[in-house]
Amino acid sequence: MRIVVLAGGIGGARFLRGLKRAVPDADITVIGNTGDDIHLFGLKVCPDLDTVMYTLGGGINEEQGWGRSDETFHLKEELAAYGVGPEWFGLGDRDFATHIVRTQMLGAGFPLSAVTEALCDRWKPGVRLIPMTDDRVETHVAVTLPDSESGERKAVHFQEYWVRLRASVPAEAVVPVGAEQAKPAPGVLEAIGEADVILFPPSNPVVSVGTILAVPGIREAIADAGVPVIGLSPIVGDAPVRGMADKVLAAVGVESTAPAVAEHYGSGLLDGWLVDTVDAGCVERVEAAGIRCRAVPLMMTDVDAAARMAREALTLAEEVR
Ligand code: GDP
Ligand code: FO1
Ligand code: CA
Repeated sequence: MRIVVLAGGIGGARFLRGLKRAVPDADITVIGNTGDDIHLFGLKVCPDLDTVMYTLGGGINEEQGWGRSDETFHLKEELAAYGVGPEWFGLGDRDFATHIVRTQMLGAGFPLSAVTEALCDRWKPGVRLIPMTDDRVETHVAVTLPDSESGERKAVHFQEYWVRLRASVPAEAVVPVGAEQAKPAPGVLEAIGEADVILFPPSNPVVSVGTILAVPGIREAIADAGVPVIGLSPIVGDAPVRGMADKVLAAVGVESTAPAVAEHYGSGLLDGWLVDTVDAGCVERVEAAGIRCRAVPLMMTDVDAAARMAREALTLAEEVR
C-alpha cells in the first residue's frame, strides 16, 4: 500500500512512528513542512524535517519531542560568550552537525530534497521524506509586540513567535512568505498521484499542514487524486494536545475544536476525519459538512497508541473508498 502523509514536526512524527508499526510493509512518502525553516548562525535549520528524521531514525529527544537525544549545548554557550545569538533557540551540539552538513550541501548546489535524502541515508527513517518544496518558504506571523518590548506592530519569523514569544501575543496574521512562488519538490506530485491513501496526521492545521497545502499544486493534486484523504484531529476536547495551535487557528478565523478544523479543510479535500472519543458529540456536525467521521482514542501516549490511530485512519479510508 502506498501512503502519503503531510507532516509537521512532533504530531506528524509520532503518528508516523505508529503508522510504520501498524503497516510495516507500507510504502510511505512523507511530505514535510519547511515553512518553519530558519537561518541561524549562517546555517539552515529545518525543524520539522529533522523532527521526523530523528523520531523515525531513533535519534530524537523523547521528552522534548524535538532535537537530539543525549544532547549538550557547548557550542551555543561559546557563541553566547561572544554575544552571538539568538539565545532563545536551543541548538545542541549534535543537532548542529546536521545543520552544518545541510548548509554545506546546499552551498555546493544540491537542492533541499537531495540534501534531505542524504541526511536520511544516515538515519534510515523507513519512509521517503521529501520537503514540500526546494524553494525558500518562511512562515511569518504579524504581531503587536508586548509593551515591555516596543509595543509596535511587526512581522516576526514563526520560530520567534513560537519559541521566543511563546505565542503570548495574538497572531494577527500568519503568512507563508514565498509559498505562492514555490514549486512542489521533485517527487511530491508524483507520490500524491500514485498514492492509495493520503493522511493528514494530527499536525498543526495552519503552520504545518496549511503551509504544505499553500504550495501551489499540492492541494489541487490531493483533491484530484481520487483516493481517500483522511485526517486526525490535533485538537482534543477543544484544545490542542500540546503547543499553541489555538493561537494560529484564531489568526485564520477557525475555532479550536475538532469539527471546526475538519470544516476548515473542507469536504473538497477531506473524505474522513477522526476525532477523539471525548469529542464524540461532534461527529454529526462533521458528517453534516460532508466528511465521514468517527470518534476513537487520539492520544499518542506511546507507539502502540499511535499505531491504533493509524489503523483507525486506514479503516476509515476503506469505508469511504
Ligand atoms: P510541530 O511542528 O512540532 O508543532 O508538530 P506538528 O505540527 O506535526 O503537530 C503539532 C500538533 O500535534 C499540535 O497541535 C498538537 O495538538 C498535536 N498533537 C501532539 N500530540 C498529540 C496526540 O497525542 N494526539 C493528538 N490528537 N494530537 C497531538
Ligand atoms: N522548540 C522550542 O520550544 N524551543 C527551542 O529552543 C527549540 C529548538 C529547536 C532546535 C532544533 C529543532 O529542530 C527544533 C527546535 N524546537 C524548539 C522545536 C521547533 O522549532 C518548534 O517547536 C516547531 O517548529 C513548532 O512547530
Ligand atoms: Ca513545526
